[in-house]
Amino acid sequence: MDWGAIDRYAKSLIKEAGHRIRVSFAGKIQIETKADANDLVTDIDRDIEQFFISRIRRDFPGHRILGEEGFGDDVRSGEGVVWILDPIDGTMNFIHQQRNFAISLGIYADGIGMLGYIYDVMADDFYHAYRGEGAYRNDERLPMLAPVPVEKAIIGVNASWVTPNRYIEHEAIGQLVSDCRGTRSYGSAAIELAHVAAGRLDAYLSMRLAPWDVAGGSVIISEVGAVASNLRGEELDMISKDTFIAARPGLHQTVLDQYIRLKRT
Ligand code: 2AM
Ligand code: CA
Ligand code: CA
Ligand code: CA
Repeated sequence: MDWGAIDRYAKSLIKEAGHRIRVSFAGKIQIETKADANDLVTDIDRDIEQFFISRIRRDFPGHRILGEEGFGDDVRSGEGVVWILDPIDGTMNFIHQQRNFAISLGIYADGIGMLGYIYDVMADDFYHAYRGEGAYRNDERLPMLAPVPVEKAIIGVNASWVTPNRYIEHEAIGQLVSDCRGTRSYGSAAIELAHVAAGRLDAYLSMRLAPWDVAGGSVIISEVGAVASNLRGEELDMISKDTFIAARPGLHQTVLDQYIRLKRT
């Protein structure tokens, strides 16, 4: 497999998709809801996913595609080459803010993340990684991450997890929020993972993420020594939805051991 060629192809495809998204703001965007009133999708999410799929199917007919909007393949195993795509991660930001959303793509071979991309479209920040070759922002290499203690950590966590919820003991997360230096929430899992890779966030956690939210980011963060898993500390399978944490080395285990109390659901 010529991963160098796939890498160049993926980068140019993502840049072209980013251009299409920026152009879309000139027209009227159609907004619909999915599972609930706050679960939003637009015609642009769908158009961009279909754009990727038509190109990938034309140029890499043996590869499979797992995309959030469902136009790809019914992927139930990691066999072969799988492109795991979120055409717009942070759709609520896309609609409300016209910024703080990203294209997220991970390319996996037999379940192993080979290439990862996060394109923060409006900031024009392009993050990429090639397994074993380091992670980059706008082609500048990101340094390896050193451990930091909780007291000096900025944690990416959504405020809803600090209120009573069915996934996790909110008092324990509340303790993390008061013990750490500060918290942030950006509304795009991909952008939060880019921040973890760049050392701007020390940890990011979420109670429900899908493979397309984290497939690209997981490849990128592992190249700078950060650790990702579900909140039970188990490896992610990139097939099913799961809880999620990514953090600097050391901090990952500390947060899991001292602050995470999962409910049985
Ligand atoms: P999206 O914008 O692509 O839907 C918001 O905090 C983050 O969580 C975004 O990355 C968002 O991705 C994701 N997200 C929102 N609802 C979700 C759901 N029901 N399952 C998994 N991820 C979700
Ligand atoms: Ca969505
Ligand atoms: Ca997403
Ligand atoms: Ca999405």
